[in-house]
Amino acid sequence: MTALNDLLAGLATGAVEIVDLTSPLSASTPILQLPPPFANTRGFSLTEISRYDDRGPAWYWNNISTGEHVGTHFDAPNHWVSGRDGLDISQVPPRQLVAPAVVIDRSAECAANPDYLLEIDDLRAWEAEHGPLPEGAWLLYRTGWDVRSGDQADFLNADETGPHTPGVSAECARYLAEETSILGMGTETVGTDAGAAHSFDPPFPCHSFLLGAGKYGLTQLQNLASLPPTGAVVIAAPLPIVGGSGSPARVLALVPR
Ligand code: 23J
Ligand code: MN
Repeated sequence: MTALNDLLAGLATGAVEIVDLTSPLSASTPILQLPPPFANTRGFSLTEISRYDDRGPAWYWNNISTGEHVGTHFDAPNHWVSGRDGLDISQVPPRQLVAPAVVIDRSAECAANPDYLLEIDDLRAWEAEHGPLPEGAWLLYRTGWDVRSGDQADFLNADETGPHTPGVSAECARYLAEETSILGMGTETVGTDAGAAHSFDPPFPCHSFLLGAGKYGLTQLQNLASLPPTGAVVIAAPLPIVGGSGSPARVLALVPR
């Protein structure tokens, strides 16, 4: 298999670099906060079973407790009512867990305006420079929000009017879902939708349109700044939770250097 030998040789020489896009998963990993009356996810936690002690003298292990949508995670189509007849997380074909990725960088705009929304014009500008959005590729949306991920309050950026984090306009989300053949959308924020997206028409348009079209979501990504606009390959590995709506995932990018 020449292709795999070439990959291993590239990894050995540094011609291919692995960039970890995954946020560390711990009890302090930020989680989404929906307003009343909606139910919220629990966060991640560990409970020790034994640690080289009388409960198990030679071994250390934990039970884990987590929501499906905690930390860097994968949204399956059935997460949203618009995709309720779509795939669950265990049904996402492994072939799609290795896919090309392109990066659109609006970190400067988001630093100036935390409510910044990606528009169709942003996509057109990107395509004018880099060519059409590739078929079956992740669209990774760089906002600079990953620097806030160590602190829940900073990450959610909520005030009395609700959370203020960047996202995608309803019109742009509909366009991505219906007029492009991307595999899905990846963001640095707590979800794929903007903080204010509860008030959009439709509410949570990224979830509604993309998952409804059988596309996927990836969230709480880090290190998108280390990726080129085109040319990276993403390996996104959610757990095959039978019937599940999503899963924490390890997300790696292979980047040509
Ligand atoms: C449920 C309701 C609203 C949102 C979300 C989940 C997520 O962001 C998610 O993690 O899928 S906005
Ligand atoms: Mn989610």
